[in-house]
Amino acid sequence: MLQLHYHPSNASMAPHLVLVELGVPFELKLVDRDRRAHHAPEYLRLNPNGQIPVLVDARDDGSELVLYEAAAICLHLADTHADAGLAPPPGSDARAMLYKWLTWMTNTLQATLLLYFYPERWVDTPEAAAQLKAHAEAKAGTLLDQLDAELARHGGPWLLGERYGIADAYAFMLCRWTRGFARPARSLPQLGPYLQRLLARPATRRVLAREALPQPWV
Ligand SMILES: N[C@@H](CCC(=O)N[C@@H](CS)C(=O)NCC(=O)O)C(=O)O
Repeated sequence: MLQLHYHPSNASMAPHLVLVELGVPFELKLVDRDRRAHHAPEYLRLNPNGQIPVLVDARDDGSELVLYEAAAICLHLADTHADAGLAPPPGSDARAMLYKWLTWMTNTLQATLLLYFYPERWVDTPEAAAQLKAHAEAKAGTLLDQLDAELARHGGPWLLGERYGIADAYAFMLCRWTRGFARPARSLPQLGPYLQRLLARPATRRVLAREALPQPWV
């Protein structure tokens, strides 16, 4: 049985979306951040970084796969359910584009958004934290422009072109995190309609409901 350790609206949302899109059975395990459950020894055994998410795949033969890093979990789920077509075939040009965009999202946009959400981890004063937050928002804005330009370049409807896949689940999660920006993803010419297309997917609605997330969703 697959288990996803999650917290509402955290980096677990992309894997959650992928699991629901796949329609496979899985169990959601809430990581209670208010009680710092992500820093408890039993959670650190799953992910020594103390970060959410973790996927655990406990097999009938007693073996267990424990996987952290949201992008790795999405890729693994797509690969182990290849018939669903949520990732292009390995070795294809489209697969190379998936690697590019997933890696780009995790190490540019997601990393910048983490600076925006946790500035106090990097600097010592409230003034410096406010300045860092402002810089992170501005930088994330230029990265959203790149996503917007990619959709404009090929005309969509999805990030890799014709077919919905794990890159879209990931993009939805990160774009959603910008909803408090002065210039959020939803306000961009391509990303706005793209997010509406994503919101129209039944799996997206189910995840938002299951994580009990209030509007605005993006
Ligand atoms: N690179 C990790 C980052 C995960 C991450 O930053 N998770 C956040 C929630 S969105 C978290 O667990 N924060 C708790 C903390 O850092 O104390 C991934 O993509 O899985």
